Amino acid sequence: MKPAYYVTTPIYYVNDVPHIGHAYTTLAADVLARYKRLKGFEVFFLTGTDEHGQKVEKAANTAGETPLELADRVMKRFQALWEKLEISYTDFIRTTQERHKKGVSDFFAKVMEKGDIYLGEYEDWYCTPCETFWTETQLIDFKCPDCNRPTEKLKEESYFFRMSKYQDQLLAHIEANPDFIQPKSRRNEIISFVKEGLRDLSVSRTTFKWGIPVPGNENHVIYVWFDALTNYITALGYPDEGGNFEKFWPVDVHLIGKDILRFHTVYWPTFLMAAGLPVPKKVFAHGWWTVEGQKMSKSLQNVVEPNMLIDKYGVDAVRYFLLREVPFGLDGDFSHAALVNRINSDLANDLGNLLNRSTAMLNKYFGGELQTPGAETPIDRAYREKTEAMIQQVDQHLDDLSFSKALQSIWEVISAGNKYIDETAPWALAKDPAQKERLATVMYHLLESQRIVYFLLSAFMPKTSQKGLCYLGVTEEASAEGLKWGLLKPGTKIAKAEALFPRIEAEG
Ligand code: ME8
Repeated sequence: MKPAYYVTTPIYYVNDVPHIGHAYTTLAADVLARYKRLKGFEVFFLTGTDEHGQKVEKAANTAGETPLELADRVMKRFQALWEKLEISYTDFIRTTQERHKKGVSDFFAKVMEKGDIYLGEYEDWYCTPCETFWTETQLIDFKCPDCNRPTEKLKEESYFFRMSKYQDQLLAHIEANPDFIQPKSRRNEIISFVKEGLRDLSVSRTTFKWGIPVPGNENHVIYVWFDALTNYITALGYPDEGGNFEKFWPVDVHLIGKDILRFHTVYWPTFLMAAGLPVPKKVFAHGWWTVEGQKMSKSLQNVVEPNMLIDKYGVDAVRYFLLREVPFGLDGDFSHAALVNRINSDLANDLGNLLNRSTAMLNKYFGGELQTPGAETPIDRAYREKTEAMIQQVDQHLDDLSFSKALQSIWEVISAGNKYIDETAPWALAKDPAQKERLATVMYHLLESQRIVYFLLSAFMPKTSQKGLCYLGVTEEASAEGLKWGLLKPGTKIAKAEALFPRIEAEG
């Protein structure tokens, strides 16, 4: 039986249209999913949309639609973008689906039966954009400490979750499991937060209707974060604890942005503890993208539309750039100049050129037919060993979610390939008939190293990987078994490659 691997993205609010921030998280999850599939795992990759709550209700009112009409319209935009970005998700959950509503209702009832949800009264300051309550002391000039927007005072009857009860258990869990919250800086942030003391959490609302009713009390709807977080198990069929739930829970990694860390590392695990279910193995919070040095916002009209980027630069260039440019976990800045620079130097010059040069030489010197290699010299051996080491490095970096380092390891081998050509000077060997076997060895090393490079790239740039492998005459799919040296067969016909990534002239 294949080992199981479960990776999730946040479910995105439907009051906003998708931008590069959403594309970033989803893309990172896709690379993990593709890589784990390649390594022989059975992967469940979940994404979806968060469709309940006051924020969505307000947006629908403004747009003159029902919340469901808004959700139907916007979720299609997410799905269309994921298709265009080649996202290989297993399931797309919408919180308005029956399977989800039933699961949330059961989950809520279960925690209530355990005595960890009780009815009380709430009076506090509410930030609608963040869907978060704040105490007066947490406010800054009566504004939300997270987003700096005005808050409003709300008093309502509310169900509360006894989060305070789980403070010690949560802290002990975080301390005993250094991998649970990553990166480390985020883990420290949450440890301090929990040590300050957890208050019970309001988990229902009476001031609007757009949500899942509290079981047994239709005047209340379940708090949107309680509803949303539960998607990670309802998509697996919860409350049925067999089948996919048994196979995939607890999740291997929840990928999120740093903005929603507390919900995933404090609220969600304590809900699960109360329900007697295992907590996630890992929550990884990545950094935040700004655009040309500024915060992305509708009012600044600088929201970067992934659709537009893909149309302009191609899907794989966008996929490469987003994961290569910024170490996962840190904040980054998006600029067209940086993207064009990466395309020209890494993709056109390094990757494309290597394939182009080496396939052109094989065609010129051997009519495009791969020859049996002769004995290795130290320079060949070093190049082969560097290629073999890359396989381990990429594996380790992807385990650490260091996408950018994984790509760096691959690009070191690509650069080594270009250098290997310069140093072995095949054009000189071709002039001397006595060097024919030596030339065959050089060509074999160049093309076999690239076969492995394109196998690994299948997780990052699926189309480019396919194209590269097609030029190399490889017909089988990238697989873990193929990640070893020496599988490219002498006799293979190799076509002369076109430019994979044409250079882009800077806009004047
Ligand atoms: O928070 N840079 O949904 P959301 C990087 N529905 N990533 C960004 C980003 C940026 N500038 N902007 C957004 C919600 N993101 C809830 C989640 S989960 C149970 C419920 C990404 O539509 C990042 O992953 O506001 C962030 O966590 C997510 O979009 C927030 O999406």
